[in-house]
Amino acid sequence: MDGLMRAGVMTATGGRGVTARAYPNIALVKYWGKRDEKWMLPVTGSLSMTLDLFPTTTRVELVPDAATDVVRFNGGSAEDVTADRIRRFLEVVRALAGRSAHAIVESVNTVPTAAGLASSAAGFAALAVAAASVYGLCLDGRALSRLARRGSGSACRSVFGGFVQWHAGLAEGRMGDKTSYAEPVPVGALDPALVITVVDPGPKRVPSRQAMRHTQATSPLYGAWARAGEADLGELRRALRQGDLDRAGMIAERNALGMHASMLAARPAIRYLTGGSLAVLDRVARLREQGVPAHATIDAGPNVAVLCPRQDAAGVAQELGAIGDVQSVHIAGPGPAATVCGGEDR
Ligand code: 2P0
Repeated sequence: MDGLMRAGVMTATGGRGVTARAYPNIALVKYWGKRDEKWMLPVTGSLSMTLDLFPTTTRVELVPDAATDVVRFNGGSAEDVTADRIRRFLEVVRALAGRSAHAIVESVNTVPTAAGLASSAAGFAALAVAAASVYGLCLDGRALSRLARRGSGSACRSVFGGFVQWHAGLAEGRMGDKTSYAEPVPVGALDPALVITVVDPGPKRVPSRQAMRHTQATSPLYGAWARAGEADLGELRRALRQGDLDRAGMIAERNALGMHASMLAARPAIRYLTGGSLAVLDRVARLREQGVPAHATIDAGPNVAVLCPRQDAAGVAQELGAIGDVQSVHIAGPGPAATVCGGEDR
């Protein structure tokens, strides 16, 4: 297929319409805070697993005579803030491509939007792949991840499948842009699952961009969490390379709880955790006491993702699904890279 892109091998078509698909990712060592907002450069590196659930499929079609970009989301018009973010991202793509044509963007998202399940990661990864192709940019995986980062930081990790590290990079501005990219992480013999427990599928109370800015600016615990995160990253890489999922989970849980602790110490506090989140954390601790190597991680929302061996996932899902506050449970494995999935018509 002309225009096929998988893990960074892409032949740009320059055609009028391209559809791409990307999957969300959940970070085991989190990204929380930017050192350069203009270039979307993080304070710390992060490491995630791309999921095999909840893909976003996005079609970008050039409309050379249009006066502006049109953005449709799940069959309706996108909200103004979403449409503005997508238009700003398309401006970045147009500047790189030296093109001026506007586009119609149609995105279909299967993740509960804004529920702390990384919908913007899959969304901007799919948009970056489709837009790069349709505007005729020929980018390898690293360059695609840098492009996706400009839309939403965590999106750079969804460009790749499996376990993925986003390097914080060096300095700021253009130097930072060149050195802040994602790449797959080598792992040993692992058969992991993330059991995702949804305790609240509604939109989050504070958007993560605003929440991380506030945490960084006001929390006395933020610097300590960021410093610990650098050590967590090295230890997590080692645990994954050694195929030590139990240790990987332990590092993920402490990193996530530290991130939430730094938010709770912000002034005023940001609290995403609910009683339901804590009930899931309690049950995960009990599972561990019973010998199940399960550990929790929580993004910018109340939902809890539990890392465990795939062979334990059904049992963990059953236990967690029995908690009163848990509305649904989903078992995810490592998912694929973002890819063009058709429609390269000219
Ligand atoms: C992560 N999160 O590493 C962390 C953990 C949420 C908690 O990345 O401002 O939507 O678009 O770069 O990527 C959510 O933040 O923020 C996020 P922007 P993004 O997955």
